Amino acid sequence: MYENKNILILGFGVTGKSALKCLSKWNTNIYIYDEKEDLLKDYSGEIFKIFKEENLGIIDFIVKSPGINPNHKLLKLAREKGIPIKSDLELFYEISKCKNTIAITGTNGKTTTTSLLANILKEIRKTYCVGNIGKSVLDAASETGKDDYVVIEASSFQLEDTLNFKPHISIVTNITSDHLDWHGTTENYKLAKYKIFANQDENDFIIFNESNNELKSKKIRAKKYKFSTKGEVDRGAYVSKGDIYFKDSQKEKIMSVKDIKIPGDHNLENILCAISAAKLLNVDSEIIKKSVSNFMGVEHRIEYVREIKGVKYYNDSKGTNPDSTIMAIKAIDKNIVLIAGGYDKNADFDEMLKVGEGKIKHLVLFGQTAEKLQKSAKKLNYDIYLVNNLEKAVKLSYTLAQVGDTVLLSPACASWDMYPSYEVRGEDFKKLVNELV
Ligand code: UMA
Repeated sequence: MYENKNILILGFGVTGKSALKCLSKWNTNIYIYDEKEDLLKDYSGEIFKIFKEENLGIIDFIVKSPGINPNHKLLKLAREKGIPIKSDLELFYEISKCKNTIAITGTNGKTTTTSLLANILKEIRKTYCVGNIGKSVLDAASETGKDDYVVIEASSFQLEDTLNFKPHISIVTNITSDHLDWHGTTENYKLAKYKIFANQDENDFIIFNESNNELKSKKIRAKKYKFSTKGEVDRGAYVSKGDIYFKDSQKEKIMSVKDIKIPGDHNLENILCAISAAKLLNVDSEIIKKSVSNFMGVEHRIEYVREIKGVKYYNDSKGTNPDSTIMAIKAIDKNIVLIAGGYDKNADFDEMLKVGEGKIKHLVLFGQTAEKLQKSAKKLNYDIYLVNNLEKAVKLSYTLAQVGDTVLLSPACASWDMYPSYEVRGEDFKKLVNELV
């Protein structure tokens, strides 16, 4: 397909490396560009050439990494010369034989929906879980068989350089505003996202929120399915009186909301998206129910760990700033024992503590920011404890928590004062919680 083509790979991160591996199956001439030239030195030679601007004239097409800004000088020059620019999604679509691709986009909830749907589909068939979630779609491109499932988390950066990309099912979790530094306006951001359904036809499906009036009225060729946590929809998944239903030609109860482990209305919406897609792929409802009730969430993002003596424990180590801790506090009903604190990034905690007032029963603080957090919390009505490390924080929380309470690690700070990464901090928390008896 790409025999004797001169291909330029822009960016040599996760996407670039995967594109190189994927394209080296053909007899091609590959050029690579990355501003961090050191990255290229170890690899260049036989397999690829380091790109120089004077080579642009011979390039047949460019594979663009998502993180390269569309206004990059090389992309501007390429457009002037009429050189096609393809995103990883577009290249995947050209190469893959798979007919069962499900692409998920949206401002929030992409990763959770992608992971949950992949978990459900893995129960019945070979499934790839790729995209913005951290594993390039190009890792799956040449491997995928016609009937496999490929679940793709698709960012606006990846979608904006697609031309023919056509998923069988597209999901738009929600659209607010994001990446304005990149897209310029919310309108452009939406246009990039809407490319997810641009090539879909009458045999394809699109799933979006019932409250999204813009998509409701938009002319889209794919069959529209909606989801709602607020009541029945004409076609799709919804919540009514504490139960989840899927409605197509008939209405079917799938499961009860109380059987779900991941908290918050936003997660319920993600679950409705995944259930809709699974039903449209004819997955048995019992399998869906089992996978959804076993789903603990994405690792380190309000991840359910376990329940001990009527107290639930959640790991939100990815909560590395006050905004993301606010999300976690909002996701949990009440009676929280919050473990917070860590590396000092000069953040302001006042707003976060205002949101938590009344919901947080006890505040257990550790790390570099413990005293700063304490100072903010003292302005409000908080029960505050300072400890030296996470082990002490977990043990103290265990003694403070009563039946019905939730112990939540959501530090609102980076981990670097005590851990190399938020992942290691989260693993340590889970280990400590699992040691409790
Ligand atoms: N580079 C340049 N010049 C530039 C910009 C980057 O040379 O102007 C080089 C960098 O030196 C680096 C390489 O390009 O070596 C990095 O490329 P990249 O930023 O596209 O990153 P990848 O490693 O290829 O990861 C990308 C996604 N990154 C971005 O969209 C920024 C990953 O999403 C994705 O998981 C991965 O592909 C696999 O599909 C991350 C992300 O932050 C998680 N996404 C954004 C988000 O979620 O908000 C959209």
